[in-house]
Formats: sequence, C-alpha cells, structure tokens
Amino acid sequence: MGTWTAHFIQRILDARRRNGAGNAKTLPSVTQTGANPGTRGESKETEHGEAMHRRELGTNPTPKTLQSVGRMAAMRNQSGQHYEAVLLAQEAFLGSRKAFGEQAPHTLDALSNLGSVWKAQGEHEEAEKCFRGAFKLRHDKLGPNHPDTLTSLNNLASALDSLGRAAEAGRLYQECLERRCNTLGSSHPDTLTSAGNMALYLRTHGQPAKARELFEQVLVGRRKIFGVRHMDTIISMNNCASVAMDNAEECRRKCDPREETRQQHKAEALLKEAVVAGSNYLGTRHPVTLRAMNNLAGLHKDRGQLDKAKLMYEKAVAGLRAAQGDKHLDTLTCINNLGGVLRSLGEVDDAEECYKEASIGIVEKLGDLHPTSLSTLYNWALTLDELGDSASALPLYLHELDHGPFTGECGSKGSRGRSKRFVFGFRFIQTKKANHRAGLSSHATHAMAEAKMLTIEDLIFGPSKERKSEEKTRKRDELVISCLRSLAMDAVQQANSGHPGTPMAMAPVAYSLWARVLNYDPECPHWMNRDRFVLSMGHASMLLYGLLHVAGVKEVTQDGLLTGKMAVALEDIKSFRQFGSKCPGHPEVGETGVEMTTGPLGQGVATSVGMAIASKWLASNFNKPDLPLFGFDVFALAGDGCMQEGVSGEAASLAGHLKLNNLCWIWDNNQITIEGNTAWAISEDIATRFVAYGWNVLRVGDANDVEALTRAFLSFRREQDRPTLIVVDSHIAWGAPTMQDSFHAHGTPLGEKEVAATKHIYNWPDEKFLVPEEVVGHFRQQMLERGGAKRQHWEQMLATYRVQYPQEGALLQAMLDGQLPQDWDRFCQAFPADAKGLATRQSSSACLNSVAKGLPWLIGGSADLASSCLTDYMRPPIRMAALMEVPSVFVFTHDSIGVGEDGPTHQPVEQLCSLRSIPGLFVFRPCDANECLEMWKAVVPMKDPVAVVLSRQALPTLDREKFASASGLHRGGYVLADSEGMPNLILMATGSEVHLMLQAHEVLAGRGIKVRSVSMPCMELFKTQPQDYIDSVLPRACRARVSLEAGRSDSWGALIGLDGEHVGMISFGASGPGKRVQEEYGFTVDAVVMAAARVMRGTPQEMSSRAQSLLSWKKRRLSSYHRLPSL
Ligand SMILES: Cc1ncc(C[n+]2csc(CCOP(=O)(O)OP(=O)(O)O)c2C)c(N)n1
Repeated sequence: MGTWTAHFIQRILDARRRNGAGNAKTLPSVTQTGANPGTRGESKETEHGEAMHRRELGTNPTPKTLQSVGRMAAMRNQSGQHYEAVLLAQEAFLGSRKAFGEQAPHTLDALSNLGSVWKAQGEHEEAEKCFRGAFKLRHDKLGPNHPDTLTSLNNLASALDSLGRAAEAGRLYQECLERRCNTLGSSHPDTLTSAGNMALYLRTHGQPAKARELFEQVLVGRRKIFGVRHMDTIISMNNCASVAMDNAEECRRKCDPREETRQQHKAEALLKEAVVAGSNYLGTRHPVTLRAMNNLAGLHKDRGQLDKAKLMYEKAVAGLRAAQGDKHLDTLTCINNLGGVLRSLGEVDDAEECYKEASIGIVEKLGDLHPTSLSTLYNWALTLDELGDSASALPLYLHELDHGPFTGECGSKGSRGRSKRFVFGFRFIQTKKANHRAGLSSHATHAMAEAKMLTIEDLIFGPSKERKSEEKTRKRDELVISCLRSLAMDAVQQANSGHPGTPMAMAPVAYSLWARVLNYDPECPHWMNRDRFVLSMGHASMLLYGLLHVAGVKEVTQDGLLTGKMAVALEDIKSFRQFGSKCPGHPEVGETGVEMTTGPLGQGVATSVGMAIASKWLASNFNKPDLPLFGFDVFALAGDGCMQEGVSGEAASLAGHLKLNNLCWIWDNNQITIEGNTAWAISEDIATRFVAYGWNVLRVGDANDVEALTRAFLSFRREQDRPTLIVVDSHIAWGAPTMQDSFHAHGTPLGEKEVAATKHIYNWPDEKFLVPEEVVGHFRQQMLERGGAKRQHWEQMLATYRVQYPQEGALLQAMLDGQLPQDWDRFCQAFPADAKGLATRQSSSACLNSVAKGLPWLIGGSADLASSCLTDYMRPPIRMAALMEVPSVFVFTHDSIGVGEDGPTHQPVEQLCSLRSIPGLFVFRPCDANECLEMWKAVVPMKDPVAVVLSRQALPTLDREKFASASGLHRGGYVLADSEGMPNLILMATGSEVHLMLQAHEVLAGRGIKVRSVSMPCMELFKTQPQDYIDSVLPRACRARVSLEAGRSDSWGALIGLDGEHVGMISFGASGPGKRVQEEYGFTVDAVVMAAARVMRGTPQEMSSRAQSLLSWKKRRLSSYHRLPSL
C-alpha cells in the first residue's frame, strides 16, 4: 500500500473518530440488529487463532494446523481483508509443501485455496497459476475424472474467464460439464454445479437464451435432489431470477410491457422464495441470502415499490454489516442503494447519512477518483444540497465537476448492453452537471465564499494538521516543475526552434508521475522490470530531456553498460536540436534513456500497447507464485494529435479488448494543435470513445494539481480490469503572459522577453539553464527511494529465481543477451521438390511455426486474419523499427499481380520498392518453400528489422538436385542455374518470377546462349557481401542483364545498370485469373526472351518507352470512362 493511501485512510479514520463516528446516528436497521458485534468478536478470535497457529507452524506443522491457517485465510477473505488472507494462504501452502511435499493432497488443497484468495483480490493471473498448478498435479496423480481434478478444472476456467480468455474458459467449463455428466450422470449435484457454472458463463458471454435454459434445468434438478432449503437450490433461484430480470429489461427495450411484467413477477416470486428459504435455512447473514435480498430490493425499486425496497435494503445492509463488516465494498454499495431509495421517499436526512457513510468507505477503498466514488460523492452532494447545506455540497460538486464528466459507469459489470449504458450514463451525468453548474451560480455568495475555504479533503477528513508539513514538500515540488518548464523555454529559445508550450503545460503531470509513481531507478535505467514512459507527443521532447537530466538518469551504452556519466547532461540540453546533439528535435532511442523514438503522432501510444503486452507476456512466462519477477506498467503521454490519429484508436481498441490493466495513457487535453483550436477539426467525444473501448476513464481538471494527478495515477494502479485513460485539462504554455493558450506556443520559441516575463510569474530567477542542487535532490531522492529500492529488491529476487528455477533463469538470460537457444532450428525440415508447390505464405507459415517450436520468445500477431494471411501484415511502424534498429519481422502477403481476381486494390505493385527504400530494413522475397526455410533460418539471428514478402498463389518447390541449394539465400543472391564459362547474359529474379526466369533460361540455353540465372531473395543482404562474391555472381564483364519482378523497376537500377532491362510492373495491375493477368502484363517467356535479345544487342528498351506504357494505361482508363452511357 502506498504511503499516500495509508495516510489518506488514516485521515478518514481520524476524522471519523473526531466526528464521533462510532456514536453517530446509525440507520434504524442497524440499531435493531446491533452494531455488528459478531464480526468484531470474530476478528479478535481470528487474530488469536492465527498467532497460535503461526507458533505451531514454526515448530511442528500438522495437517490440522495448516488446514486451520487455510481456513483463517478463507475467513479473512470473506470479511474483505484480502491482503491478510493472501499472506495466510501463502503461509499454509508453503508450509504444506515443505512438510508434506508438492503433490500431497493437503498441499494441493492449500494451493487451490491460495488461488481462491488471489481471485477474490482480483489478482487473476496469480489465481490462474495456482489453479493451473493444482489441476495439473491432480490430473497426473488422480486422473482426469477425479472430483478434485474437476474442481480444479472448474476453478481454472473461472480464472481464465476473469483474465478475459473467454474461449479457453468456455472450453474448460464445457469439458468439466461433459466429464461430470459422463462419470456421475446428469442429475448428480456436482454435474449440476458444472451446469450452473456453464450457464453463468453463457449469460456473461452473450448467450442468454442458452443460459436461461441451463439455469432452469439446474434449478429443477436441485429442487428434486435437495429440496428448497438448500444453499445450492437458493443459488439457483437467484440465478433464474437474474435471468428473468435481464429478460424484463430486454422487454422494456422492445416496448413489450406485458411480457416485462410477467418476467418481473417471475423474478419476484423466485427472489421471495430465495429470501425466505435463505433466511430460514442459511440465516440472514449468509451471502446467498443477502444477494437475494439485494436483488429483491432492486426489483422493488425498479417497479416503484419504494417502501418494500427500503425494507429489503435495510435488511440486506444489516446482514452485510454483520457478515462482511461495515467496510466491505458490498456493504457500502448496499448502503448507497438504500440512500437512493430513502432519497426518493423524501427521507433526506437518513439518505444523507447513508451517502456519507458510503462515500467515506468507498473513497477509502477505491480512492476519490474512482467512478464509483465519484457517483457516491455526487449523491451525497445532492442530499446535502437538498438539506440546505450548500457550503458542504459545493466542494463535492466541484470535485465531481473536475473529475467526473467521463465517468458514466452506470451499468453493472458484465451485464448486457454495458457499453451503451455507459455512454448514456455519461451523457446523463454531463447534462446533470451542466444543470448544477448553472444552479451553483445562483447560490448565495457567502455560501460560495465559505465553501471555497473548504476542500474535499476538509469535508471528508476534517481540517488537517499535516497540511503545514505538506506545504514544504509542495514548495519543493513547485521548484522542480518550474525548473523543467524553464529548461524547456531556454533550450527552445537557444536553438531558436522547437516546441516550448507543451513541456510547460505538462511539466507537473510528468513530475507527479516520475517523482511519485514511476518505478524507475535513475542509477540503473536499463532495469528490466522498470515502468516504461513513452512521450508519444514527440515534439514536446524538451520535457523528456529535462526529466532525464533533473532526475540524474545515468548513461547506458548500446551494449548495456553503465558509463557512470549523465545520460543527458546540461551541455546536451544546451545543444538541443543541433547537429550531433544527444537531444535531437524528437526523442530517439539511444544512450539517453528514451524508451521509444517518437514524432509521428499516435505511434508512441500505439507502441505502448505492445510494451504492455510484453510486460504481461514476461509475467506469464517467467513469474512464479512466490517470485513475481515481471509486471511493469506502461505510461504514455499523448496530445490531441495522437488521439486524432487512427492508429491510436486501433491500438486502444486492442488494449481494451486485452484488458491491459498495466497500461495508462495520459491525454493532454489542451485543445490546441498547430493551427489553432481543436474544435476546428474534431468534435467527437474522445473520452466516451475510450469508455466504449472498455477503458477506465479518469479526469483531472487541472494539470497543475499534483495531488489530484497522483491520486489519478494511484487509481490506475488499483484498476484490475481495464487500461486507464487520464484526461488532463491543461493550458499550453502555462503561465506565459501573452502566449498561454495560443497555438503559437506549440512550435515557436516564446522570445526572450516572454521567457523572462514567464519566469517572473513562476517566481524563478531569470538565469538561463538554471538547475539548482535542491531541485535535483528533491526529484532524485523520491525516485531513488521508490524505484531504486524496488530495483534492488528485484535483483535479489532474480538471484533467488536463478537458483530455484535454473532452467527458466538460463532462458531469461539468453533472451536478455540476445542469444538463441541451442538447436533452435531443430524442427525445421527441407521440402521435397514439388511442381505444384505451395504459396510462399503457406511455406513461410509452416517454417515460422517450426522456428517457434524451438524459440519460445518468438511472438507473433495477426489481428484476426491468421487463416487468410497465415502471418501478420502491417506497415505504419516499420520506419520506427528501422530507425530504432529493433529486430522485428514484418510479414506481408498478396505480393503482386499473381493475386489475380481480387484486382489492383490487392496487388501492391509499389510496396516492394518502397520497402527497399527504408534504410536499415532487409526485404526478403523467397521463391519457394526451401528459400522460405532458409529465409527464417537467416532472419531469426538477425539484429535488424526485416520485411518478408510472400505470395498468395502456389509456387513450385524447386528440385534442388537440379538447381543450386537454397542455402545460397544466406548471401542475399546466388546463382541458381548456369551455363559453362563466362555468361553472356544474366537473368535475375525474386519470388514468383524466379520460375518464369528458369523457363526462359531453358529456352535461351537451348539457343546456345551462355545464360546465368540468379535468384535474388534479399538485395540488401546481397549488397553487404564482399565485393568478390558480388562480382562472382554478377561479373562486371557481363552487362547484358535482365531482371524480372512483378513490381516497379526502381530498386533494380544498381544491379542491371544502364545496359540492362527490367521486366516488371509499370502501372497498377488488373482483376482476372492470376496467370492471365501475368501474361497481360508481360510476364511470359517470350517477353523475357525478347528483352534478353535486346540487351544482348546493346539496345535495351528506352526509358521513355516505360513512360509511354504508363500513359497508354492512363488513356485506356480515360476512354473507358468516356464509354460510360450518358444519363
Ligand atoms: C502522423 C503525424 N501527422 C502530423 C504530424 C505533424 N504535427 C506535429 S505536432 C502536430 C500537432 C499536434 O497537436 P497536439 O497533439 O495537440 O500537440 P500540442 O499542440 O498540444 O503540443 C502535428 C499535426 C506528425 N508529427 N505526425
């Protein structure tokens, strides 16, 4: 728990004590049932029992002791003390493992128990690992059909479901159900439990009809076996009632009131039965009874039966208080619901009590920026307002106005139509807020004045003594922020170019993040599990350079060695944007600690999604229950421009889909771009778009509010299910007297006078590039205390990991060193000759899968197109990969006109040449399955980015007895077929055209020409060979050269020279059968033979004739338009 959170909670408790919260007016139902003595007594007992068992654990752990510790964990878990529960459950598991061995039944029970506790805490990845472990061990020991194995399977399915791996979860639920059905019969209680789980799964995954059918079958089965007074039967009643309520809602949407009422009656009857049976048989404090009460109360409320709803909520609150404690989120939510009913009944005093209690408790649990907190605080404000206490209501309204517009979290999680309700909820709240803003202005002025003295903290926690000591820290924070702002102004001014406005606006945001939240050690910036920070708005680079300098980040060479120097020295900042400076105009990955090269808007945030996936991948591949090595978070700072780029939307959609809770984007909502106000170009509701992507959307209304920013970041850290977007309202060039909020401040130096005036406003000395010791100390100290300590702890953990898990440790090290596992290519096999052949995208896919078997960290992605592309296709980030020298492999298919019927839109005749024009990128176009195989063998160890260009149509697999071995690919180009002696004609080709080349070769050789055919799968690789080799393949003496490729000629000039000729594409292709299209565009043996004759005569086709062909293609298009019948 962060110190801030602990402090926050302490303040709530102090305030409550001061306010005499223990004696506060309690709700009628609470007074009736007593103030929860059960829980308190129980917790004392629990602590005593725990201490006793711990003592025993240390000396003589018996199964009984360990089981008791496990039970304690479950009890703590139930009463919402998740952290303590995890500790106890871990203790029980580790104790059992040590005492009885890994496979002992007690150990496996303890492991399952630990999984359940993790799950309750929302740590689904941990839970999944425990359940999977228990399942595997039970499966091996007890067999697949043993009841314990199937219980583990069921648990595993539920953890996977929570992790968003729905398809896998569904399969496992189904398997569990089938196994139980086959071994126990369809009416066995365990089978019914499985059917119930399956039904729940179907309900949450959009199959309500099937879910209803199953739920009803389960209820009938349970009534038969257990009768009405059994927990499982009551659970089934609850489930069937929930389905009926869903149906009622559906009918309301479809305007079918008669069916709606019928469904409501059905739900009501079931819930009443559940409440009565639950109360009599399980007791009024049992979670199942309480769930029924809560649902019944909600139903009454929906039907306008407020008195009944009130009664039922009161009962539920009393039960929850007794069973789960006053502070449990379920209790607080129910109190909030009760508040709503009381308010509707006009019992505003009591409603206010409810909202107050719920607000304090929920803020304590979730932080004051969480959507649930915001709506509860807002409800509280409404009741205070109605009671005439506008002075108290106002700061709550203001808090909500500042942080709440994007928090329309109305739908319950997982319910159908959730995103729609989100959006409607959001609109609704916005309208309400607008009304309140208007209403506020009519409040009495003295109330305003009085209220302004109060802050939300004052209201919730009472006036605080700590404020004074915080004042000192606040002043130091301000100094760092002013320093960052001034450095940006100075550097841009000195360079006389650059972007000062955004660093000035975002300095407090970056400061809050780096100083208070980011787990990053400036002494060791290459620590693997560090949090990542991406400045997606690369033009604001001076913000990043300032941060790196003031935080004292150390330089790391490209080989990963610390030099002891500053990564960004003040001298580097002084030479901002100058030739050779370590501080170029836009940030570039290198020794400076920049994590991502940015500049093209949107690309930084898009890449941050990849980074967050990498963090999850590392965690799921290397973490162990007791050694969680990986789990870093990724933060990206984005501007309006990033949000406008399509790529950010696609990336955000994927992040929402994958539920990347380790990803946080911060949107600088300054409403200014290069030309002026964003309103000129964009009017969509960006925040709502993110709500629809499934993100957690928070808002901080003032970029200078370091405390609110910190709370927002901590709120992100608590989020379990979704990525987070923090919308920060800011002012570009904040503080500049004439430039603030002006688009000029985006990309123009402010001018000496304005810089001086702005520094005066910041209360900062008018001295250039001033970085006082105190500033560095304050910033660095905070980062070192947190990030440094975490890094050191991590390194100890890594050392233990290497000892306990040597195999994984070695794998991790190899990965870090950029080495390949031994015999990584052992699964790769050559292809036999085959005239019919395979599309290279198919052979490449087979090779890639063989490579992946021997190379565990080969990660691929293919959107949802794997079956049609068999790989992945993408282009926008290739330039960045080449610039950063990241060894990514980009795979393209549908390489040219051979695609055929799909037509020119799918025949990228220009791509090959344009890819080849990217510096540092190696472009491969293999001609058959064996070249594919050799290509993957060549690509995997490469340290450069690669583009692989594959055919969709089948290509023959060449007989390598007849032609040269495909291993020639490792030199980029090689002689595939030859004649005796020095050639007097050289043919060159790639990919699909190699086969045409070989046919022409045969004809030409038959005519006595000394022809040589060269396969050129990767020009860039060929050009890196020693000149001797190049000359041996392409002897300078032979200048009669013809290249063949179904692409544009642009990249062939260097290889064919002025005397050569290219048989390729001049215009776009056409739709038709592939072979026909190839013939139409001149890919025939005759055409190649004619070209050969021309170059051998020394009269290659003239350049202008290519232009003529293009012109005639254009004319054809024009005339076909003219032929259109006139209307
Ligand atoms: C993909 C892309 N398109 C266009 C640009 C040119 N460009 C650089 S900054 C900018 C405006 C960005 O506005 P915003 O993100 O609001 O930044 P701010 O003005 O707040 O600094 C544009 C269009 C670019 N860098 N990348």
